[in-house]
Amino acid sequence: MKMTFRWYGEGDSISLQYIKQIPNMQGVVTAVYDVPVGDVWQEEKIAKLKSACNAAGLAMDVIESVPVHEDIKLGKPTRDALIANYAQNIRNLGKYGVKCICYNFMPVFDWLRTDLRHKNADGSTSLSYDHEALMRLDPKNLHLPGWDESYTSDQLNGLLEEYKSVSHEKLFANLVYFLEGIMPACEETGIDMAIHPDDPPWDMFGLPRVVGSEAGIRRLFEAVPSSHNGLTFCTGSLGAGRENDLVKMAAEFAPRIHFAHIRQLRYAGKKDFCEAGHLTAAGDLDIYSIVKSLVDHGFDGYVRPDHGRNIWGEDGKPGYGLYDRALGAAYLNGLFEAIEKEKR
Ligand code: DNO
Repeated sequence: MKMTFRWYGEGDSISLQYIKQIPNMQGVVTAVYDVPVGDVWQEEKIAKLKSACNAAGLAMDVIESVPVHEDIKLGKPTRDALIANYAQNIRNLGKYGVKCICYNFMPVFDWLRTDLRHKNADGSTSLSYDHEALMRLDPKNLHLPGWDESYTSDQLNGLLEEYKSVSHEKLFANLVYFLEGIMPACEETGIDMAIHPDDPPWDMFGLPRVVGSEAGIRRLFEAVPSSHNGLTFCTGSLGAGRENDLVKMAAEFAPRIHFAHIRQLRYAGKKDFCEAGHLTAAGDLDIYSIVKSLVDHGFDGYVRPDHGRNIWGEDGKPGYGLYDRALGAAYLNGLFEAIEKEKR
């Protein structure tokens, strides 16, 4: 496995030097953040980002994310030009040694939580999700993390309206169409696409989501069989779906898992959950068995600790502070080392 850490570019409060100081940290997962969704990233920007990472002794093999324009998800006539741009992005990134691109296909909203600073008994804070509270919110007037707040409310209303005609089947077909359009660029460059599962893995505000279950992922792999059509195995996203058996899914999908986001959850109520420290004992996911299943089935891809709590007085970006993610990386390093050595 290759251990990585998410870095939000020059604007991130955590320096590359600090990231490099985490034991076994091999690379960062980052992106060009100042180009509008759908446009091609200029090579100079990619080159600059890569040289900053490399100067700190870190690889830039993984990009998270190259976002997918809503017109592609909606299947609008403009999608072909946007897919061509996306393919050009893949080619440009390939020139700079990128190996894997993480993206998602969630309509309008990316990950959704209701509380970014849920107070735990030990004084730490973490992200949490309360389904009823979320359903009470007005999707047209949301201020939540993880999605593009740059929409005006008119744009947002327009989008929500347009999605009314997009069923699950249509969204899935649009995803397949998108993947078929970019697979030639992946074959040429050797870049693996790693779709991020829906987070949480159910529909939101009436918007369909199609990548949150074992059956959904299997169907996607069957529809586009190239191994460049792969998965980001996000334990927290998939794990929020109580019916998902992560150990089984890790085993079945290991050959197509190019990237793993590993984090822990504690269930509360039917759909509600609170994020927790990474180790197995801290929550309801058996992180040890999930990692073992990945390794036993041949996974040797990129890993990153995912959302951490805010601890030790750190007031970092919720989910993306330094300390708890560094603890997560240390824990995962230990798990992988032990399991990989046992396997040999
Ligand atoms: C949340 C992240 C997601 C992820 C995107 C990938 O913490 O895991 O926002 O980056 O869904 O496109």
